Amino acid sequence: MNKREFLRISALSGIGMGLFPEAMGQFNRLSQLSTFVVPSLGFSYDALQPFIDEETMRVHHSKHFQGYTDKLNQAVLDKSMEGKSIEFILQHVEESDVALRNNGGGYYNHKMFFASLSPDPKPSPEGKLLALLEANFGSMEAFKEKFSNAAASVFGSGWTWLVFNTQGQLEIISTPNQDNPLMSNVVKETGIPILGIDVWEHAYYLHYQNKRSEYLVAFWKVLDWKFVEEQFEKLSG
Ligand code: MN3
Repeated sequence: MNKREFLRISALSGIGMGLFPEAMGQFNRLSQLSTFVVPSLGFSYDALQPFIDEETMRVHHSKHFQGYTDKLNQAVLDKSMEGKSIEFILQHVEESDVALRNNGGGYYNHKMFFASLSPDPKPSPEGKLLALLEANFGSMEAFKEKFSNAAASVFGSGWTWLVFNTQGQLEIISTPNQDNPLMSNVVKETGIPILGIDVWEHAYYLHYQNKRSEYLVAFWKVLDWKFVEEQFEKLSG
């Protein structure tokens, strides 16, 4: 139900003028529960230079991420999924639910991506995450090479992920467009993402033009392993 419908129904059902401000307040509180918002970055748009330039960060965060978020909020209303978590939405979205799929993915993917960047990043993982990365990929260097190669190989727009899979192992997965490894009705390989890199041209083209490989090298300089460790800790306890 959108605001206009609410106003119409309120009028028809004879809510008195005196009660209306209270009803509207309640409606707004309910509406806020189901509204996804773009988290603030926590640093300025120029803070990741020279690795990611100011204009790319500004447009990517304030236009692209905001755009996905606004369209997700509309899609949630259209599908009557108010109050559901983004994780629930992605796990249940169908291939044919184009608006929810693209914008739900766009919201989740960008939320994770921007939260993983920092001008003062932890340069490498430690503890259980490091141990499992080394166990699954041989070494940190081997993991980074494999991840970068996967990201370089994405044809067109998409994402490369480090996921925790159902076997309790870490795995590298790529998805097209704004698809996400949580979308079990959409993607072939599933898992819970703990790290994701955006390889859409809007993520790097202003500064790197066609040289995606240079952006992939720069990404490691601003990736905060503390964030990745926190995602992993939530899963492994
Ligand atoms: Mn993007």
